Amino acid sequence: MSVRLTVGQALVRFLAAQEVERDGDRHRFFAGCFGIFGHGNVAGLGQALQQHEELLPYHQARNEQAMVHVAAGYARQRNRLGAFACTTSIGPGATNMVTGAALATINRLPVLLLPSDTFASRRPHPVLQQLEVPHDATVSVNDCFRPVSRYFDRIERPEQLVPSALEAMRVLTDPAETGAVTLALPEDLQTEAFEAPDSFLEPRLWTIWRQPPAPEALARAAELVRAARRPLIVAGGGVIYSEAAGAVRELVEATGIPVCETQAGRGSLPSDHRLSLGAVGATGTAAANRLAREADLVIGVGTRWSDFTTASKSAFQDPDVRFVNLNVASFDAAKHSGLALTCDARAGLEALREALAGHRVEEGWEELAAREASAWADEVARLVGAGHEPLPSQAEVIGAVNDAAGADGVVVCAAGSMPGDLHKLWRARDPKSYHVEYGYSCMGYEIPGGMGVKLAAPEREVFVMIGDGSYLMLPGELTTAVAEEIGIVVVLVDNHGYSSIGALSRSLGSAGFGTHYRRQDGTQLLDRPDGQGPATDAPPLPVDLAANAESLGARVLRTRTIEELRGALEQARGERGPVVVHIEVDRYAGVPSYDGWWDVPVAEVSEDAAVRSAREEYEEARAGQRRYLERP
Ligand SMILES: Cc1ncc(C[n+]2csc(CCOP(=O)(O)OP(=O)(O)O)c2C)c(N)n1
Ligand SMILES: [Mg+2]
Repeated sequence: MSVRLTVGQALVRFLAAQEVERDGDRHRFFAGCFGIFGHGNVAGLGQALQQHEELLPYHQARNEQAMVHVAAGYARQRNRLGAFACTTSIGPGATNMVTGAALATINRLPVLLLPSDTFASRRPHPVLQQLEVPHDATVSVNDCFRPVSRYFDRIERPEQLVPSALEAMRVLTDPAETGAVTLALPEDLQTEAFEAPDSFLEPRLWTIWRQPPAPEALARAAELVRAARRPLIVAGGGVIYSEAAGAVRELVEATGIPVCETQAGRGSLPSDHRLSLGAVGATGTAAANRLAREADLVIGVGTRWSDFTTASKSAFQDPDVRFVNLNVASFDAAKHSGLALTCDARAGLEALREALAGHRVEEGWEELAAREASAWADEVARLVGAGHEPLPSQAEVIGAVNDAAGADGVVVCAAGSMPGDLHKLWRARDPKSYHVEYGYSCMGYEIPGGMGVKLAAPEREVFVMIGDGSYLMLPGELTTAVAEEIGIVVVLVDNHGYSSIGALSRSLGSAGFGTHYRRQDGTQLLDRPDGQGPATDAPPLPVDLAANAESLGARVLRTRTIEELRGALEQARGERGPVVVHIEVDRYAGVPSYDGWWDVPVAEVSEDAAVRSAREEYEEARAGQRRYLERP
């Protein structure tokens, strides 16, 4: 049996009928559809969304990139068990989503993108906003989505929707494959009718099985752990997504193996656990980086081993260090020549704990970890309580937000100097309390990403921490948060420019060139050689970001001190719409690095002595870079 529907109507009904299940917990997959209409989708998908609003709620966004960020934030907070679809017109509306697609794919987060495309019939070509390629009539701007999508299709005939939509769901719900899925929909095709099979429109369940590790690989891994003298667990995002934090804790308590965390894995083990070392790598804690340096066996769980996690392959320095990787994706499990346990994180950790029954690490190693973890807690207390004057430091702001977040508030961030500071300083109390997008580290993700988190977890207080630079990139979705009453608290940490890149620039001998908003006498403002301030005074630009937020409809609280900030965070609690809390911080009061190197190349020749000396330091540091080619 079938029913005559347009492609748009059939797609909306299909999306509303998709369900997902893990561990017997079953619910619908799509929470709704974000969109911005133009001639490409207003009468196609737009008509279908209007007709079926009770089936698939529609949310109007203000910027297409931002709406994909909302979808990504939502999917992450839901541990990839829920998603949004995003519809755009053709041309600029569509390509605005490319950055969002890359972010979702790199962070392995399911988002369904439905950019409109030019006419399948080609009758009125070229249409408004069409890219014309003289030698290839099959190309459109939507081809930009191919490299940043885990599945891409352009639907040329109505019946093609059926297999294509099923493939889309397969990829979106597969934890090893997931990312952005793009179905490009020509504007005429969306309105064309066909016989949609009933079975296509009926509820369809996608089960996410927990794949166990291969028994032989598990046995070998257990053998390696038993033989290791200094094993260390690196917990990545896969721990959180597979809800394996409990399994991490059980393994740690049974064996005494200490744990450190990537950005996506932060919160895998609560910060106050005696064997929780916190952040590892380029933005790592003194505790984690100390143990990483000495570890002889590293058990990576659900990590894709980015350069920040490995401190650009300098973090693990034991000459015989070997890796065991538990990952749903064989691509990640094989990294660093590791022993690959291609499996679900929770299933793998539980199996490993059983295989290690009765085993405990050497006491000295466990004691060292516990001592370092406790010393690190003291260092955090020192940094967040510094009482910096006249302007507070960013670390103090983080401490105040951490206190306000309590047991289950969520912090959201993505780019600038805050992700590194948060990675080190945030005291995680719950696996879902730390949401720093550091796969793409995309300035502008913070506000829409935080909105997605709030939509996924309305019962939690969501604190978006955003720098002035990131704020300026993409503040417009605040208006959507006002319209939809999405009660996020945005902490706007203003230091008048790109302090993170400024500090990086100084460390590379380039004096903060091009990282200030201010100019003087028509030239770039530079920093002093000691890094404690600008070389010359320049008046601040007449920019008022708090007023900007107010103009977008947000409630704004201006604060000057940490005390005022604490009061404002209290006041913001439970608001129906977004609240922006503005605070200015000292751009030069940064959190130090604790043995965390990041490979950023410096010019090999220069007339500037500072650059030459930075190059020397760079070459020295690079000598400590390892290749991790040894097989376990
Ligand atoms: C979209 C995008 N463009 C450029 C960058 C490179 N980048 C990383 S941090 C940063 C500056 C961020 O400034 P701000 O938000 O004020 O944070 P701060 O560095 O001052 O802490 C830049 C330009 C990026 N991550 N994302
Ligand atoms: Mg800034």
